[in-house]
Amino acid sequence: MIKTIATTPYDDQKPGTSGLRKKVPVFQQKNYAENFIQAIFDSLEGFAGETLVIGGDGRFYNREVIQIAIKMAAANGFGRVLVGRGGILSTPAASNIIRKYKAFGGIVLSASHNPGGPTEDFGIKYNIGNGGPAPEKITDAIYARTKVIDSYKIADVEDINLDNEGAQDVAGMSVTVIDPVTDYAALMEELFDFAAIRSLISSGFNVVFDAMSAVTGPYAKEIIENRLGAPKGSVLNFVPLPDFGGHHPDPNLVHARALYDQMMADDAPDFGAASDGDGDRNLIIGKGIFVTPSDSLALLAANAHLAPGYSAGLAGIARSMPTSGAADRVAEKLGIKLYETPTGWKFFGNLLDAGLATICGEESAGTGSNHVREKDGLWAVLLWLNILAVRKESVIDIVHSHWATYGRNYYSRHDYEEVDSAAANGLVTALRDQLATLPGKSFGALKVVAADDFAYHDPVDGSVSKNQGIRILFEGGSRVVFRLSGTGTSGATLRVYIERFEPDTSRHGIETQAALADLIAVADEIAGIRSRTGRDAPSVIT
Ligand code: G16
Repeated sequence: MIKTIATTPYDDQKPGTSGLRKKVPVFQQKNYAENFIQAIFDSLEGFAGETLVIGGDGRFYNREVIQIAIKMAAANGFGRVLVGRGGILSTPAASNIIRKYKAFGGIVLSASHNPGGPTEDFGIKYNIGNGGPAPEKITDAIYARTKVIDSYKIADVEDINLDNEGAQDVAGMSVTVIDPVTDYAALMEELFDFAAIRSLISSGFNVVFDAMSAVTGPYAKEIIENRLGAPKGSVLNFVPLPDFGGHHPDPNLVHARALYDQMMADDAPDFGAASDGDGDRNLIIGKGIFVTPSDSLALLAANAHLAPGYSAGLAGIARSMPTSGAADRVAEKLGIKLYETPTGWKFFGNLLDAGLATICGEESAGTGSNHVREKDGLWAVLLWLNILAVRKESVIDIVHSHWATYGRNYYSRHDYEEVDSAAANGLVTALRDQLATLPGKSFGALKVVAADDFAYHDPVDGSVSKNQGIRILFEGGSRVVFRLSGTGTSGATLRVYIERFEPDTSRHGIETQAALADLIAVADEIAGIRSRTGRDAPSVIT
């Protein structure tokens, strides 16, 4: 019943910022998914008889790869698989299941916020027993294995019934189909004051949540409407669709534009939010104000003690390097440590496991805490609602008073998508070549005080990750950061992160791009973005 199938390696299976992401037709090549899954198993030790969690965001090709992964888990000696009904598990829910049921690890099928469909994106990611993305030493081992793989093991059995809860036998391994929502909703009830949020909502506070036809729909329906009492219809686009309804399930101001417009109207609801393809990102918009992910991290950290799960305070805060410094000043005021990591949630795992950080966040719309080992979109929404229920102030008032206390970090990210890879790499190399000569140089009123290529020294395991983004720091705390995305699936995506710290409250009302205009111009002057990429303007500004 167990077959060993001969295969040949593919040379493009290097995991990026978050697992292996490629177009569906790439994954549909003969043995492509099988090779990668076998490479994962071949890079692990000691899983015989152990539990593996499998689930995905429901995108096109999800069910097919779940069938393959289950049959391969059986053939490779796992003792049990837990899989979400219909093959559905949001990324944070998968992390919770791994932790709660003490699984050996998990396979999460998702390309996150990237579009889905027959010619769109798909992805496979391995999470370790702490519930978090595999660290680099494991992803490096997986990649090395993909380059030499010559066979994989699979159980030659009928497809598994993914739609009925309960246990089945697959070649001697037990497969249990579980409800994807129950355990996650229970965890949220432990962390947050549902009674206080219910009473806020019943007092007429209007919430709208856009699930973007992606995985968070069933979770948000159950929690926001059924348990917290928001009227039916508060959760939009709640049925997960394989192609996300033809949309890009990325909760930003471009792809969640309709929500943004609704929140800026005179008769806007009090609170608007959205999550992405696999449920780990979040978008927070108050009536008349978009809260940047970097500000949201700072605000959540400053107010987390208002929620029962965090009433004892925070051990520390962690943010990715390109995320704004807004959280740094909160950490300073709270007298706790701030950790600056490379982009990628996997870098937070050690800090969370060691109890050094409680809350983590990234400019890329991710925030989360030590409750799981992934960022968690709905968690961020519920923490916001808990804070609003306790403070009884509007989102805009809370944000403005935060800026008045801590100063405002004007912040924007400019993305140049599908740029020619050679041109993008040339731009980065040329920047690296300038690093030594930039400090001391002035560009108009902006004087460079430091410039480097960010390297991270993990304080827990001592590992070093180099070349994590080029930082140019100016006098007064302004900054421009350049890096290439590790999640795109065609060409290169250049990300330029621009930030200015403004302590003066009277200058907190400037439109963001205007407040950053001189830095944006200097970024182009130093990096030659226009001339090297041939682009006049970014593809996406967030
Ligand atoms: C992933 C990672 C995040 C990272 C983001 C963007 O998010 O988990 O840590 O910030 O990609 O990465 P990049 O700038 O390299 O594209 P997600 O939501 O795509 O899983």
